Amino acid sequence: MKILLSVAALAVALAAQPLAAQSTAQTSASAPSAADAEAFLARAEAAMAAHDLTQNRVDWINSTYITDDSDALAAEVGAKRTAMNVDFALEAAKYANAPGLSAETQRRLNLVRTKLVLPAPTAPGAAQQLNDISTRLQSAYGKGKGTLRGQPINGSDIEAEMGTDRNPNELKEMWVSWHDNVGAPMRADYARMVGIANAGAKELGYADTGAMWRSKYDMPADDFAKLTDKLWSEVKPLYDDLHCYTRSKLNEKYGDAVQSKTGPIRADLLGNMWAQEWGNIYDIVAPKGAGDLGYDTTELLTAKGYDPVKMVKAGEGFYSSLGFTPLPQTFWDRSQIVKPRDREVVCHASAWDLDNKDDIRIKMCTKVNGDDFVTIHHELGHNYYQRAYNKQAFLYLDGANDGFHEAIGDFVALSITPDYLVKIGLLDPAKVPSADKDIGLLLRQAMDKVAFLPFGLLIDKWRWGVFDGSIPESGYQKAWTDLRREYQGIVPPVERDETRFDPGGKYHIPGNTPYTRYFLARLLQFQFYQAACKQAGWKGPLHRCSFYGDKKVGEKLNAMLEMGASKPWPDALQAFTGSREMSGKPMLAYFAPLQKWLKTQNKGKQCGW
Ligand code: X8Z
Ligand code: ZN
Repeated sequence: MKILLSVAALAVALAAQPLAAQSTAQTSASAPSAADAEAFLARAEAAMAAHDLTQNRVDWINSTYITDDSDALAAEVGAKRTAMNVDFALEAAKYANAPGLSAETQRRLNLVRTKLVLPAPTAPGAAQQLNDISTRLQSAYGKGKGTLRGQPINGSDIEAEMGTDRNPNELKEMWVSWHDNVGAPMRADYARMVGIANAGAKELGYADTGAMWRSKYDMPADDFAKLTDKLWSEVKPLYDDLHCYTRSKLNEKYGDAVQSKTGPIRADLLGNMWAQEWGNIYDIVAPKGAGDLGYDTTELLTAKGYDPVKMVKAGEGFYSSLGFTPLPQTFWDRSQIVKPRDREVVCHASAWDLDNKDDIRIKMCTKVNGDDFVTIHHELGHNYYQRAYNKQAFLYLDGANDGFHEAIGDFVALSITPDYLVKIGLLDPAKVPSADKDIGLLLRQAMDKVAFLPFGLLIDKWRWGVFDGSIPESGYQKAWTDLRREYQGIVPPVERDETRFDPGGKYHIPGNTPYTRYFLARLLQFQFYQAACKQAGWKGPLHRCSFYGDKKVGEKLNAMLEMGASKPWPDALQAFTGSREMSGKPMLAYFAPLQKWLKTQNKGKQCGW
């Protein structure tokens, strides 16, 4: 059970330095026993839980009101957490070989060892320095601006403009200014941060920080890296087909001088600052004749007078239809749903659980468009997951793995089919696209879902390389550009040299959020969806299935969600899908008719880059 201490008790717990000195292992001369390990876990769990609410509140304030003061407080409280968790992680390692440890105790010890995203060494001042840098990076990203037609433009606005602007010079200006203004100044801080975190990871017994990140998946770290490569090889042929087709359409639209028929695609032409999801340029790639879907989510939302709150209510409605309890009033009182006009905030969408009970919130700078409609479902997926597992012990207050956490809301959003839009009154029944529009519907979806895959993988390929030293500081930019070219088949619109730092222009790099989770989630969401549609007895083409309103699916989903991190992820996956393996096959099944069509379209073309 989760234990919350008062603020006074928290101060006592934090002042008791070093926490490891209280350990049974150090006070008894004999080797630690399984009972010692249990006692340690109870103590560590209580102390971490006691710190959590304060940390979350400070981080919330810092993310929704960036000032020098909120930065200083976030770094200060963060440093306390880092020092505390490092002490506990060091202590946890001492119990690893205690005789008679149950599998569950071993698992809990590993959760303590890997709890921190960025560990610091125990050297005095290191935790503070690490948190100073990471807070500075995150806030710099939040305050970041690019330019459009020479005028400054903030992060959420530039992101939306990249989706709708079709002028290659303006796209280039936005892309270059964003990466130059936001990314490049982070370079030195980032390198220093890597050095500190790696020193911390080594003290904890890991080769480097990346190895620590990879050891959170109920399997040896090396096996996990191999698994991601294997999953990528399953779906890469589909990506290659989509790349080939998209490039030819961009060439038709912009001509050889902007986009050549062969080679990589210019990164700023794909409707997204990072070229991670391409759905915004569906108008450019739509198949002739059958390409007009007859509706566009952005237009529907606008036509029906949706505002951001109404969009979130629609998202909540989906989860309610599955039987989940409506969001608490505090969600509506405390969430940041639109960008405050008079202060700096971190606009990148996130979901929060302040008290590990019911103080759940989202933080977005919502715009009335199709992208944000999906993002709302994504963020709410996190919130309903958090609430479902809130009875678990502190260490289990998490997803089965981080890919599960990222997949829930996306899996739900796959149910936003034309028929579903009719049910909630957004789409006129006469406008439901007929079966001959299936390829268009699938292509629209693939532009987001399939296009993302190599991006989802390469972000941490780059970071794993930075952490293990195979990418030296002198080659940060080149390695990034090379990975983007190798995996995504894209190139920046202008030359980039080592005075730049394009990785810093993507939120999760300064925000230090591991990214392989999103790659896993892209596949998992189709596994969940295929399973849910089967549970719902769906008979038609997979992509037309919506499990909206299906309480049986909701119950089964809840059974997986409420497990939290209490069991190895294959157990959770089995509980909902019957399978114990992550797989690309359900995604391939969903897109099978499209892949066949793409191959016909690409006949005679020189694919690849
Ligand atoms: O960061 C996110 C969410 C917050 S957990 C909005 N996503 C990734 C991204 O934007 O890069 C969702 C999809 C991938
Ligand atoms: Zn997320």
